[in-house]
Amino acid sequence: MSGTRRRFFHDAAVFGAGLFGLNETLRAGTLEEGLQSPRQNENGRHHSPYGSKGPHPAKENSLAREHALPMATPDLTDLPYEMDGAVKVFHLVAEPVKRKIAPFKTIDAWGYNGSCPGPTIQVQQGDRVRVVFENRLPESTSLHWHGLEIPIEQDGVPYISQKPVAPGGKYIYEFTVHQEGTFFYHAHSAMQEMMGLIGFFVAHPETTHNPRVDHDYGLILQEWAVLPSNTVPNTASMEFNWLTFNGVSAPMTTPLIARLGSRVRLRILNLGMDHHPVHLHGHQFVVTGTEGGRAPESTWYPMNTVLVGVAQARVVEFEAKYPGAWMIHCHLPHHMMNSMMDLLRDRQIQTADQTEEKAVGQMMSLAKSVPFEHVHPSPVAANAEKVPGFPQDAFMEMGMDEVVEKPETYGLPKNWSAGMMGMMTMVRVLPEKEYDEILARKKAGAQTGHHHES
Ligand SMILES: [Cu+2]
Repeated sequence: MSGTRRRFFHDAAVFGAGLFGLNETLRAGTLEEGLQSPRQNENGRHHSPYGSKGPHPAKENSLAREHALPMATPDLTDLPYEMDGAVKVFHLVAEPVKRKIAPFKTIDAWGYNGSCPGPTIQVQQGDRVRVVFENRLPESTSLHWHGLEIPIEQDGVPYISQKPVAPGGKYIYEFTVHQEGTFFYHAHSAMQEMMGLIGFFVAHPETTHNPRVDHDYGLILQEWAVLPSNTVPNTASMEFNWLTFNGVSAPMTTPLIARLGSRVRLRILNLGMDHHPVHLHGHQFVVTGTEGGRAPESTWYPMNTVLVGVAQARVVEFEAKYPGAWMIHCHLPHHMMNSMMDLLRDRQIQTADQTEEKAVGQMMSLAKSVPFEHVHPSPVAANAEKVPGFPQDAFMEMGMDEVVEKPETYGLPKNWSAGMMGMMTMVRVLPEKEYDEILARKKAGAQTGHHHES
């Protein structure tokens, strides 16, 4: 019997009871149901943004598994699993996927189980995991488990650790997850990665991290080069015109909801061609982990922008202290836009001789094709067209509140969507009443099966 198998059986014996307890927690599934009120959390003690000092009380450790809070990935779903004895069994299918990345733009990406990025896999540290993988792509592929310390046969590199999985073929991956942290799975082929073959693989720790968080959110950063009137990303391009969080560009990104006074964890994962400086408004955070797992508290220091490099994950935590709708976005200026080429069509950006009439006319014809009421809420000067450099942002803003309406956008100010573009979302820090109102709307939407097409 191999060391891994021995460890697995040992772990299964020790943690068996807790393991099944967690299944229930994860299956119950929604963030809200697993959410503790901040006031109940840790006996009402206020968290320092740098965490509390000293070890957990022993009884908290024994309860840790019951309290594991699943990560929520807005605009994506979790991959369900079934138990085969003590093994968590997941089914993952690589296939072409149509992904609406903006109300007026649907692309032909590749993904898993009808989703791009793929559905989120969540396990518990110590779990034995089996992934039954099927390839429905028109070419060979494989699955790499990025950051996981697993046997070489499970590493998913074509010809080095396994034969490529041919179209129509299957492959079974199985390993024990001895680490905790924010990992990911992806095809181990450069162009396929750029077509969208990536997803979260989160391993929750055996002992809940201290301080506990009340909300745990994940964002996958991707960039796409899709020409106007085209739907297939050009994976050879070095210039990107569409930037997405979890497969959608703002304002389609679903706002993250946080209760005022709660502690929020945000896991940001990047697998593209660019590094992204992700900035949070109005709050300082600390980096509590990387793609390698939890970072020691002695390394935490205050920041509000974290550079997420290619193939990296950054985990940040903050106290949601100030009510409001606070932007979270990549701060590269061209990553805070949606494709202007789709909007401008034949009109190139010019440094002079640009009339408002022409610009507005072109935006109107795009808006009519969606269709949504096209709103440019910000005024421009009467002599604007005589000023060299005009326009810059004047016609970029496109209010489309109704088109992207969902429970999480309830109560935002009119035209909130006008300046939301590209790699951008927001954390809405909400007092009790507003927070509960949105939860109620989400629940009502789930019960009636009504989803806003956005
Ligand atoms: Cu960026």
